[in-house]
Amino acid sequence: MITNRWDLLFVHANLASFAGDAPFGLIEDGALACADGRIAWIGPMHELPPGADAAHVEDLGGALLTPGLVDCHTHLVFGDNRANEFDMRLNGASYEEIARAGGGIVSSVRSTRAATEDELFAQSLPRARALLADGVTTLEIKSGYGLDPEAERRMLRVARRIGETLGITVRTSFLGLHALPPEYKERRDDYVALVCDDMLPALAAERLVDAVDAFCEKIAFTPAETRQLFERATQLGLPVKLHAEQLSDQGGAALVASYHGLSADHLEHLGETGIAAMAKAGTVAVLLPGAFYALRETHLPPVAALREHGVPIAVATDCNPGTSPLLSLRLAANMACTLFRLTPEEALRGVTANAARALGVADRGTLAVGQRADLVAWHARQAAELCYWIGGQLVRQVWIGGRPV
Ligand code: DI6
Ligand code: FE
Repeated sequence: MITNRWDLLFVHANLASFAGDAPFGLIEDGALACADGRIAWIGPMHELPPGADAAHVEDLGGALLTPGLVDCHTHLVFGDNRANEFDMRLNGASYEEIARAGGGIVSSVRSTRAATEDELFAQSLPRARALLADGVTTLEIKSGYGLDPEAERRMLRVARRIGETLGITVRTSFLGLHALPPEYKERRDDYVALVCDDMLPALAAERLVDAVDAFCEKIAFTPAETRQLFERATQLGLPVKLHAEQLSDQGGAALVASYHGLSADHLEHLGETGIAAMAKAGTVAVLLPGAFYALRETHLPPVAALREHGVPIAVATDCNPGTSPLLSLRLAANMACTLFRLTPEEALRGVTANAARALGVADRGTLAVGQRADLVAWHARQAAELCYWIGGQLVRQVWIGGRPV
């Protein structure tokens, strides 16, 4: 019995719901209704209640409708870019060599510190717009190119402002332990203390931090330093996640899992112990094929073992100026299939349901009653097309909270 007229009703849609175990959670020739920004009804056309009505009816004529995509790992706020290093790498320099020579992350730190908040916003907004144009309605943005209290704050404020400006959801992660700032070269412990004891509590008090991240790697921070940060995050009631086993196995995945972390990200060099710990804790494996591709890595993440242990797999752009200048989550999903051999269904659950889980947001990433009405209609009929086409513009229309963008 329909008591209320719905706000919006899609009919004749191919619904990839990513709910339940059916491939893609597919409902062929389906209908989906929205009310008050949420999904109010979903099912096959022939089960639509008689007399169903809505203020707006959209006949999709068999086109694909999915949840809004979720990009759960980006560094898209930064000053300038690093096309020069791209050039250097193509002339033979390695990422580690560039980093040790004062380039890499540290050069983005210089340009990010030099930018005003408005400049940073103006430079970063088009990158978020590009992701939105490709179907992303929820986006994670990390700090980590400021590495001092004011510049980190500026980055996080810009991240929040991007969300408000575009009407998308932005979840922020504080990545103070991304790189050692040059002025702390001989004083590692002082920098770690500054991050844990001053920066994190202050930024958290300003409600600029939704989660806490670190780069645990030989060229960045040790597991012991990471643990110090996680202890403080836990005291503050903030969830943790980690850049883990990107270039070597540091035991980072097991460490973040021991804090019931939301996700461990990269994971090319992840071993059995880390996988078992993640499975036990429910920590999501976030794969970042853009960085793998741009760095021309050859060591594949252990996808088969992740599957065997039932670790949820997400896929993200890692959009950043150094190792993944990638502005399409759909292309990341394509790379996850081609480079990492994920199935299209795994890749697409990876940019919807499992990506939402990696951000700790349960109300999106699937099409089901009560979920947010963040929706994308595509110039495609089959779900697999979303990671089959390489490039192109497949988005037909985006709705956020039931409203057309
Ligand atoms: N891992 C990465 O791939 C990026 N950050 C990180 O911790 C690289 C960031 C950069 O090179 O600017
Ligand atoms: Fe990253």
